[in-house]
Amino acid sequence: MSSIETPAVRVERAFVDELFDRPLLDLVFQAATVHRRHHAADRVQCSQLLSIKTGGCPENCGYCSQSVHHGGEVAREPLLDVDAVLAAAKQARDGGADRFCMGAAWRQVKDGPEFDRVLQMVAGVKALGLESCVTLGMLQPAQARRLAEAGLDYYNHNLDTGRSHYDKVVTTRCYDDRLATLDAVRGAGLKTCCGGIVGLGETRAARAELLWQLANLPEAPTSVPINALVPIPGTPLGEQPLLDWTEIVRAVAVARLVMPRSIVRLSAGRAEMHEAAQALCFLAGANSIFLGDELLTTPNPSPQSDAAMLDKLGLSPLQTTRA
Ligand code: SAM
Ligand code: DTB
Ligand code: SF4
Repeated sequence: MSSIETPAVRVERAFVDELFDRPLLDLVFQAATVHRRHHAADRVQCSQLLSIKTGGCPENCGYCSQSVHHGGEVAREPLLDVDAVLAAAKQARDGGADRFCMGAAWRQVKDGPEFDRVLQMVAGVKALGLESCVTLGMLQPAQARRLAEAGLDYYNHNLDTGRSHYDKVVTTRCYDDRLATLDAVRGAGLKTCCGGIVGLGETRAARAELLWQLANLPEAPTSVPINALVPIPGTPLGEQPLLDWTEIVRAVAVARLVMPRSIVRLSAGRAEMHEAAQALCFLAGANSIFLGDELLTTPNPSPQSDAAMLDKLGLSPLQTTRA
């Protein structure tokens, strides 16, 4: 199915707006009820990220530390060697992650030796008994098929925000480019990891628009990352005030209600969130996190503090790939 066809169950836009405006605790209670119907509420899927090619990106995403368009770009690093990536994947596995996610600051994938190296990384991660995910920018259908043949499980490609807010955040590509890549990913039989960022200065309505769009993709994404903006000094959004924690909880709860079977990942921004706010997100249906000291270029809570938090909350890693 292409992205213009109608999915089996359509979520109405007015319904999503109405969910966002409910009293917070009613919304959380309802989302928790739906969560428990479809998922083991004491389990959290744990992924770990690695930036395999850092900085120098020609896109102008206003939130990103890796764009060449802003001051505050991180130090550039060429594509890592396969061995270095697999050593990091092994460490991630030993630290309790069951999915290894590799991110490259590319606008799009280009066929050639660098893409071939990424295919080797994917095969190597699979051989370690981990699920694999890559996020490499825009993708053509034949490239998605090559990733699938290499054994890739997930492709991450976010819609980031509602269509109406998109050109306030990035102008070097458009919303339909994102949808076309998601079509290529689904067409190759890969699982989609697709979500967005909250706290970009968008309205609640734009947040509702994003979740409505995600829920109405031809298939709801298997994995839905909800990132809270990590403001990067020097970028256009570097001075953006942190979004109130209750709005993050609301976004997680609404994501759970409109995509009941998807894994909802409380993604970037946890380092800036109190544990109690994270706990409310887990109650409201978040059931995945990134483990490890770093996301791509910004800090994440330490593995020790995450282990202590999960223990306090009675949550344990899902371990999808190993018993
Ligand atoms: N270049 C590829 C792309 O944009 O599709 C992949 C890497 S990109 C860094 C992956 C995702 O990270 C973005 O789509 C965005 O949702 C998220 N992200 C990037 N910078 C962020 C920030 N400062 N705060 C929160 N999320 C961020
Ligand atoms: C996603 O939605 N969040 C991850 C992953 N997909 C690639 C990235 C978060 C990046 C946060 C900012 C940084 O560390 O540079
Ligand atoms: Fe490039 Fe991705 Fe950063 Fe946008 S989010 S500037 S595409 S690395």
